Amino acid sequence: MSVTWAVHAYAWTSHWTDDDLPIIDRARALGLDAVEIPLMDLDDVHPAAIRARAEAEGMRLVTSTVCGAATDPCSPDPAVRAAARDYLAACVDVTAELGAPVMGGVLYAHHGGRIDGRPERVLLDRSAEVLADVARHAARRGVTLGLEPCNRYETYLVNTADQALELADLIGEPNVGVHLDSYHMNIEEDEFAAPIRRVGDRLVHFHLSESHRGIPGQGTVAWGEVMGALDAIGYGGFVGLESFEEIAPSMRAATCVWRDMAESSDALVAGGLAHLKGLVAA
Ligand SMILES: [Mn+2]
Repeated sequence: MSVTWAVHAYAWTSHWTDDDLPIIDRARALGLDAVEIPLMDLDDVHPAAIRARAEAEGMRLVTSTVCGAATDPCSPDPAVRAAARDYLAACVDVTAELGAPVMGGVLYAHHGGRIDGRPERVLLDRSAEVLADVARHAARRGVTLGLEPCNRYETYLVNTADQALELADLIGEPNVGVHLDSYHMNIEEDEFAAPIRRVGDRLVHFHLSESHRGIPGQGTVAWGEVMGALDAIGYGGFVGLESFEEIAPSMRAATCVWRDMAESSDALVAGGLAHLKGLVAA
């Protein structure tokens, strides 16, 4: 199994700025091959500086983002949908400038948004229409998009791998795939292996996150099934540890991680990586 081991910068920062460039060195020292850069506040993400640091360290890059209320592709307001299109296209541009091949995350709806009742079909249709435009832009920039199904407490639109495949089919562009996350899968899927197999060669990113967002191997995610299924589909893309240990209080509300899950982010990342690499080797 030949995957690229990444870590999300959220292990160490809540808001990426140039001050966070040493995260790239730190990730390399911990045995990782890549860093996932969060594209939340684009004004503070300077792709040339990040790319130069990554290249100097021999590290690869992948990006992710989420849509907010003002950039919700499902919004009934055409102006908000246009803002979503512009925001996601700008994120694609930064991804391309970073030399990163994949941008994942909650690209399809307002992360944390709530609605009354079940989501109507029109929400999915609106999202697909916005994302088709973004995908065509991304194709011109050499970027693949990954739709990340997210648990029911964080989104109402795409909770499962099958729903992500449905949305990807609706978008209908070849550079749109699925970005799975074991933390969300643990809440929403019946099991781990079958959804990974159903996504198959449309998997473009995978977040290695434990059931409680703590150290992988210490929760209830069936890591043997996860890594076995990734191997079975011949997955050769990014696998990224995602945790939120050393984050600002403002981010705790977004992730609902209210207690310490490890001694430090270094301990969480090193411990998780050792466990998962051990499984792959075995
Ligand atoms: Mn994730």
